[in-house]
Amino acid sequence: MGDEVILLNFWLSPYGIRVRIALEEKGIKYENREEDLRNKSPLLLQMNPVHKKIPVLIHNGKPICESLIAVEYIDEVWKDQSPLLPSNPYQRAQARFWANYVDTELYKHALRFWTTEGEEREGARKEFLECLKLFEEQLGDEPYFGGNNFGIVDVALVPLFCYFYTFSLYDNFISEAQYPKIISWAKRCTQKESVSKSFPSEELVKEYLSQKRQHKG
Ligand SMILES: N[C@@H](CCC(=O)N[C@@H](CS)C(=O)NCC(=O)O)C(=O)O
Repeated sequence: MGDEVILLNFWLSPYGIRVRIALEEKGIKYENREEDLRNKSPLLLQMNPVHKKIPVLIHNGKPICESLIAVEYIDEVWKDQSPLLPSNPYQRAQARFWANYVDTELYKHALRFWTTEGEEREGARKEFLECLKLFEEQLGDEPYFGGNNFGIVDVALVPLFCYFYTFSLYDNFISEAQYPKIISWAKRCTQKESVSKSFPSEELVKEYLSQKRQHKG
């Protein structure tokens, strides 16, 4: 019998996009189940009773919560194709460090940018861009953060570029002149089918944001 793989998700979630990319990279068939985050399903509450958040990967009935943990799990279970973590222990530790840094720093500033206004929002933008400089250095002249291979740091980071660069939602948020390496990395990543397939539709995102603005206004 084949594996049953279900993803409890919300289409706009950058965390959900990570899990989708990892599943696509491995060529795993899965069922994406959309959650209404204002009215969470009993299944979500049962599968993630601690945080009650998406994404939750359900593999043969067992839940795996937290997007980066799910990405590592996918890599370990389907280890024969497209490795997402390096086999060398030191490089693996480094990859985990940077993936964790994306979560603790970059996502924090991104979230603040999305949820605040005025000065605070401007501060979040600056801190985000400041942090991104470290990633520009870290990337160096490699095609991916995983060197020649697309890996967990790429998976962790690229969903943010869907909003801050690819869909140009916030007027040249990341300038090509200041971040040439990161921008060419983002272009390289989005040319991958696993990535472009996992991004939500640009039209839907723009519609969602314009409705949000109208509600505020
Ligand atoms: N650290 C978590 C973050 C997941 C997360 O924040 N999910 C949001 C959607 S983007 C959510 O489910 N929010 C619902 C809530 O907070 O009630 C991960 O990496 O999976």
